[in-house]
Amino acid sequence: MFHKSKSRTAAQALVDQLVIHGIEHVFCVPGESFLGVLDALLDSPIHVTVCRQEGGAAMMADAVGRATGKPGVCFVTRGPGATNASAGIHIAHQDSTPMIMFVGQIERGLKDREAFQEMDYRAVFGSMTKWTTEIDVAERVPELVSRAFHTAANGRPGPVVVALPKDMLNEPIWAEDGAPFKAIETAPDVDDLAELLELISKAKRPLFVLGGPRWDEEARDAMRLFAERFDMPVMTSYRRMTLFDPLHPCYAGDLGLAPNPKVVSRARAADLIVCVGGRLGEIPTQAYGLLEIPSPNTKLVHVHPGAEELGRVYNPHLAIHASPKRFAAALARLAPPADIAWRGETRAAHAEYLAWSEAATPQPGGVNLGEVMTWLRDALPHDAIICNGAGNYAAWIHRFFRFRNLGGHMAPTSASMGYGVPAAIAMQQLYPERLIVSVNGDGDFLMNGQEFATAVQYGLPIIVVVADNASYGTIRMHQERTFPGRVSATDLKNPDFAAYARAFGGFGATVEATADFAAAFEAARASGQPSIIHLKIDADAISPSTTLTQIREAALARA
Ligand SMILES: Cc1ncc(C[n+]2csc(CCOP(=O)(O)OP(=O)(O)O)c2C)c(N)n1
Repeated sequence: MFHKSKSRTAAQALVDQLVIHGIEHVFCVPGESFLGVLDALLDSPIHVTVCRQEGGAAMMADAVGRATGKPGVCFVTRGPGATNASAGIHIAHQDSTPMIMFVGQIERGLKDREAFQEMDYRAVFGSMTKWTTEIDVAERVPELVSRAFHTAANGRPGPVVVALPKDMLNEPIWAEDGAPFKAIETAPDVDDLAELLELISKAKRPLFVLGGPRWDEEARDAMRLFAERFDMPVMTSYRRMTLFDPLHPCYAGDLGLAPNPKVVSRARAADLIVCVGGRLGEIPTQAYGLLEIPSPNTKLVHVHPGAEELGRVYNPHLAIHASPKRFAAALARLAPPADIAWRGETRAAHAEYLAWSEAATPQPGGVNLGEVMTWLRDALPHDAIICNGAGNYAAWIHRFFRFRNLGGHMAPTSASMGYGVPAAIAMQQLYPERLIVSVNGDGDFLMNGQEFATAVQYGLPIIVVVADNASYGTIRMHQERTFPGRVSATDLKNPDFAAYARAFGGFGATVEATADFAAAFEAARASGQPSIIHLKIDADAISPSTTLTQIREAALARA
């Protein structure tokens, strides 16, 4: 495996390192700043997806990191390429996704003159990456790439940016290859487990909340077995719904945006919350209102693979520095109390979840997104993947779709718009046999909708659903609450999205009535082409539980 050849350039060595670290796909928008790498990729087994905008490329890399637990990789050019990509970097940062972005950089000898597209990457990306570096010494490529992989994947994962001066990439080097990286798993110690068991045994209304990255099938199964043995109610955190089977009798719902009010009441009533794997961020803590800061009154156990997350906002009664995998495995060593006091609560919580998610609520207009979701939930194979970005349309996904498999949902917890199309492309590249459905709002779709061309270019039969309410609906909803009746900068005049699909070389269909959705979806599937299904949604249908009109009237009544 070890290379020692003068004929290898730093660019070739870099690509060799990617292969060694297990990279099969990279996403890029080309630039003259990293031609050496593009050339070296030609002779490598790595599959290159060329994208239309760096934001899309970075989101694709994030999606790969999210799905596989190994850093997703993208290449972008200096200056404008890097700033375009920052949307994906920020997602990877907030969502704790392992990801590495390589950026072409100006020649070393021109630095600090503000040369063409020059940027100080450490300054620009410093606050939204785990590490940003620039490789000035070509011989150090294997060393610094190895560090990039370890840094991105270990502890709390996140993005790493590596800048590559153009002239450095073309230098011949002697450096030896690195060895494949392996993320470190940390396990709870015996005392932690004993204390956890004691806390559980004393609790009357305990609750587990699962979140964060670094789960795999094994960890998910181990958590399910623990929940069964302890009859423990288990919630999932915002957009981490795939961590627990929603039809399992221990599932208690998701603690996300616009959650079931009963979920929030249950979380408030809990006398022990064990948060496994996730950050205690703004959304799962319901705007930091669920627990007292810094020392919660409710007993709190926080299990996280990143030591720096433990005690960041909340000082937990028990902090366990462990990865979800090792923690879940260790739970097998705990024996449940003879008398489980909370069995009735667990059953009630699951019944509440089923009641909340079972049937679509009535909606104004011809297309009911709730019925679209319940149809998809019954029609899609269990290993289908739903990808989406941000907007109120997603509330119907969260409420009515039931994710049965780990990794079945790709959506940013940072609620960044424009994620649904790039993520779907990345997933279809990774899993050609799986059905990939991208669900978008109209505003959301057009943030990265041009990547539909990428799907066409690579023949990726993703099915893109666009819920078009001719509005940045979420913001309109907030507007109606705060400034009722005053619509400012939230109306949209949209293209014909089905025609857009056809213009790009894909399949397009328009749906104006719920009853026509199934046929449109089946036609899209049968076409074998990248497809867009344009849903005409009534702007008043702003959420599964209320309308814009009701929100405005309530706000006017308060005024
Ligand atoms: C990149 C980005 N820009 C802006 C926002 C703020 N934002 C959140 S939701 C939203 C509107 C989404 O509109 P649309 O996709 O049409 O979905 P809808 O809410 O109408 O269902 C906006 C502008 C954001 N979350 N992300």
